[in-house]
Amino acid sequence: MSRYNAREAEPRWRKIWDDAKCDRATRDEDRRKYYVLEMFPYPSGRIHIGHTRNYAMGDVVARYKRARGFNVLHPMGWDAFGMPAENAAMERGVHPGAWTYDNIAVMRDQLKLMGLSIDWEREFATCDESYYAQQQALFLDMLDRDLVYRRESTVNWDPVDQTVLANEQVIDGCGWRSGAPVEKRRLTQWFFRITAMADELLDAIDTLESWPDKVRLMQSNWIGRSSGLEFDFALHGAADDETLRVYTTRPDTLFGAAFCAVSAEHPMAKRFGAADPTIDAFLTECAAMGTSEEAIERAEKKGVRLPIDAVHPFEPSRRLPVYVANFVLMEYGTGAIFGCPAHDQRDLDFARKYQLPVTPVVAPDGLDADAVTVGDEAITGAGRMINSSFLDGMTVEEAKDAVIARIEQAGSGDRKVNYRLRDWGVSRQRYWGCPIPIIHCDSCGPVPARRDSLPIRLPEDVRFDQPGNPLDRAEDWKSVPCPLCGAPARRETDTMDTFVDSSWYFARFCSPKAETPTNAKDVDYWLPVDQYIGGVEHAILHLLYSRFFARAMNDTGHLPEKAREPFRALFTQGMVCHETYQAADKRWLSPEEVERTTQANGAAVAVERATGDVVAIGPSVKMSKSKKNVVAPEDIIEQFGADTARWFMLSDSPPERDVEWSTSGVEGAWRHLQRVWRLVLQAEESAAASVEDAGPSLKAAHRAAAAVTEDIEAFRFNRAIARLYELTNAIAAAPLAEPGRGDAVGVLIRLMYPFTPHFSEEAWSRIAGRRSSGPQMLAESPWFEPKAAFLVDDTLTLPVQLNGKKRGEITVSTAASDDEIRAAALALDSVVKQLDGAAPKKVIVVPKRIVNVVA
Ligand code: ANZ
Ligand code: ZN
Repeated sequence: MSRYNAREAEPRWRKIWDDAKCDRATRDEDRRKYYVLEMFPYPSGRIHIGHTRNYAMGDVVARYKRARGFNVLHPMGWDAFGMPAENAAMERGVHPGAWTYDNIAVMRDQLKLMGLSIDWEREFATCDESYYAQQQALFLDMLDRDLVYRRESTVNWDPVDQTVLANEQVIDGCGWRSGAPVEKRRLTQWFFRITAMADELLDAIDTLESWPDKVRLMQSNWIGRSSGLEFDFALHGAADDETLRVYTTRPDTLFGAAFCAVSAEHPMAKRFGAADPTIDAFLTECAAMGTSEEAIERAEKKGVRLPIDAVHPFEPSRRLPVYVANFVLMEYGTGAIFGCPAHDQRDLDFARKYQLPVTPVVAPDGLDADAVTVGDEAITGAGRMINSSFLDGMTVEEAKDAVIARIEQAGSGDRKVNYRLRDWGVSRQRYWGCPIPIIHCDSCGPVPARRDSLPIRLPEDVRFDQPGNPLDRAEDWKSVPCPLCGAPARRETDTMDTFVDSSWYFARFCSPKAETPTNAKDVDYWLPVDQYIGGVEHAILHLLYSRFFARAMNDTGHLPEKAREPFRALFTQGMVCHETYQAADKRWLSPEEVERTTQANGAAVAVERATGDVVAIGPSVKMSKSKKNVVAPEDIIEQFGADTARWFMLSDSPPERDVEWSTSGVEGAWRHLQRVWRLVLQAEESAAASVEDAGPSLKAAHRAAAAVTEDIEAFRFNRAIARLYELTNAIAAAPLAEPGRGDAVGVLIRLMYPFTPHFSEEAWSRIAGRRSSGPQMLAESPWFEPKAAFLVDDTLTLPVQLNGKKRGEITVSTAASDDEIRAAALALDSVVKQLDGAAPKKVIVVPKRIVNVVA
């Protein structure tokens, strides 16, 4: 019997689909739409097989939904701006654009080999002029709506690379590339006013019912709404009317206050720093510390005393020392706090260092006031107030309200809601990004570029052989007349954060060639995205920025109201993992550089092919270029075919969990396809069956169809596949002449189609080919609907009692006679044992209910 030849069949079917334009999405108001989208890739070079898992998942959904009659949009593009291209330019002297488009060409071909049913006509890269031109238009519209603004902010500055670093690029206080100690700098930057939507972004999380709970929680923690009190401390030793405004979420702890502290960037710190070298030195030290919250959390809590005291608002005779402290952020609240050591860990660490009093003011429930002591750990839980004058005996919540009421009455403060969320700084001092469409004029200030001057193209003629932003040095490009007064002016040389590019690409896919950012009819039809699939590493920023952008685009008239929440359902997929191999000299080796064997005692041994040396086998971790534990899709496809890879990647574990890539697993998947192929060849011989004479395998196929459909709907691809294995076994075990066996094979391959599309088409063309209606592609066929008549269970499970005690169960055919049921009951092991050779007095069969044996 001939084998299924994937190498020959796969390209042939891709061509057929392509010629028939099966994957093309066209707006059609008369049809229900379904928009499935996987997070688009960064064109880093080549993809490895691990990258393809989420596309395989998206493709299962796309093919399934198409079969269900939906008008499916399943597009693909490239998140193409960003640092790696610029690094390549610096290292290899290639232009970032050339590098990027070369990578895209390679990766597109790789992806196409996977047989993904993508509408490639909609493909774009975010570095395409036609895309970033529209992004510049959006920027200007958002500027008009005051959703964009400019202000000074503190950034991590790498003095060697002469560039701003993101917090993640600062490692132990040093630049990730240069290794130079990072400095803090004040730079004027562009910001998106995401905080203006903080409330809506937070409240709407409740509507995201088809998002993973963990992602919803991460979103809400990131926004971090907290409610508290902002109020003024009178000061002693300062100018008469000067006060210190602080923000607290724990006004209840005011009687436990031991000190006040301001941020190193607080105006008060700066003023005293200018007059006192010790203070100034401390401010410089703080400036060298990373700006990230983690860096601040990790650092030892330190401060320097200012020559003023704060006056306790309820006990004016009490004075609190005021410090500059390294753990107070300028960007949060008011940049100043009061510290209550007993109930806040940072304050406690600080108080212990500077020998400040630690007075507990909250007694955890069940503890008496004198029993409350504070060691190295602050008490952060609920309880009743102690040592707190008029608050004593109240709960924490009551005390909060009481303090807020008093302060508000005194007119020295207000109840205040605060957010952890900061406005989104989008200025990047880089070449390979979307130019910010602004022109700086000495007399007019920053002026928006004129709409008819868009796009502001990146200049081609730039050099990357010096540190810093090449746009700063592009004198010809920079010099333009001011759009307002015509005087010589300069272009903004910052480009946008690449997160901007990925914040609206899903909308652009609806009309990728429009001369405006979106086309109203298209976005109205296609949006929101029905199913979004991607890595959990994007659970916070990318999704939050996209949610913000969707709202901003609605406010600026580019998206309909119903698309303010852009992704109706979200699925976060697990990774593909592989063992790692490392030579004695620490070189990582790829799987194909290694010969791996299992010894008689079960231990695995790996040897470097080139040298014959034994190499260390490391744990299985996410495939990544840096550890070289990657497998090229071409190799797998060449050997086994794309369908085998798709089937394997979705079979072994639930889609939200990691899957371990193994050669034996892939081979197992390949053997399965060959096995089904043999059934297909047999099916060509067998005749169709009617409901009446259908054998068990056809009934099993109908039942499997119902279950597989449910599994696909619920993203349980591994379970769907497990059922398809079972069905394969059931059919293979059935006699060749069983009525309906061939039809059962037909059902099997149709159910396999979303997972193994080329294989299923090839098999279907064989089976359907012998039917009078003629062959029809699965890509154009409706989903297989199981028939109710086949679904009725034709077996029955009955409990068996012996002398009134349950001894077991028997499963019999619904058509079984009483005599057959009696015989089955008496054949039960436990019944045989109990009777011990004696004949039963009586065996009563209550039809469809129970069997009673009387001994
Ligand atoms: C007094 C107090 C007593 C506080 C206590 C906490 C516990 P969340 O909940 O994260 O919003 N804080 C205020 N502004 C700050 C700043 N700019 N930098 C660093 N810390 C700041 O945090 C709010 C709490 O963090 C505030 O409540 C304040 O300390 C501190 F037992 O006030 B609290
Ligand atoms: Zn001007």
